[in-house]
Amino acid sequence: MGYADAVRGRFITFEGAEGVGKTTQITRAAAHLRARGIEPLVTREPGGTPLAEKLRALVLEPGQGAVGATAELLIMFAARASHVTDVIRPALEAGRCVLCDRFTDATEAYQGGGRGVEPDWIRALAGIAHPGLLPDLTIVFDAPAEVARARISTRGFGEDRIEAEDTAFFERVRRAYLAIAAREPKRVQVVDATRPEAAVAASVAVLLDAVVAGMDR
Ligand code: T5A
Repeated sequence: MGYADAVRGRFITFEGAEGVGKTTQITRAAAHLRARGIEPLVTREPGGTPLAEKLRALVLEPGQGAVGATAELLIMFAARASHVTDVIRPALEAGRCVLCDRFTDATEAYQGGGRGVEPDWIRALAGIAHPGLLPDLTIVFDAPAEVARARISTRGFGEDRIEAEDTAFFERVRRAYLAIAAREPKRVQVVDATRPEAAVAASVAVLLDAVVAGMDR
């Protein structure tokens, strides 16, 4: 049971490697919920508070010099602790539906799968940054790294520091996400993101409807 079940709200996270279409789908998901009379809180990681947005810029902007895997890990969790305490928990406690672009599964996929950080460190930091808080639903948008990278190249702005990694890195990230989904099949649903936007959105809508059923409007 997710933390949010106990407090009426719903916590839904959108995950996947770069360019799979998470941002596009979170916008569509918010519109879908509004049409059902639910006004969601849409947020993102790293980010979502003034402090966490500053940490996001520090960790993602190119030109900061070397950022080692351990520093990257700790910055992600520092940003998350701020976001959970100041935004996510209060919204869930107020009965809101929170749609979050990435959460701790991203740390497991990128810092764990991509960079080789010890899974035990990630679990320990999750226990400090968000004790007792798990998403009610996590949607993993899945596509081969080449498909996602081709989409990024049409986006109209440059790559950030992590996006500049090679295809092998993003294949490790993808495998890590699929391993999380295999380990937690109830919470984590994989959606084929290679399909057209509207088809992906239709799959997402089915998952959202199931998780918001019974929420106060
Ligand atoms: N990170 C984050 C960590 O390493 N550890 C952590 O713990 C956390 C929380 C965050 C970065 O930080 C890392 C991961 C990331 O490197 P971000 O802004 O969340 O950065 O990252 P991105 O995934 O890079 O966001 P993007 O905006 O680049 O990708 P999206 O959101 O997946 O894709 P989107 O929706 O912007 O779409 C990309 C392009 O594809 C088109 C869109 O129109 C757009 O042009 N598109 C489609 N085209 C064809 N068919 C579809 N179905 C399409 N859907 C979208």
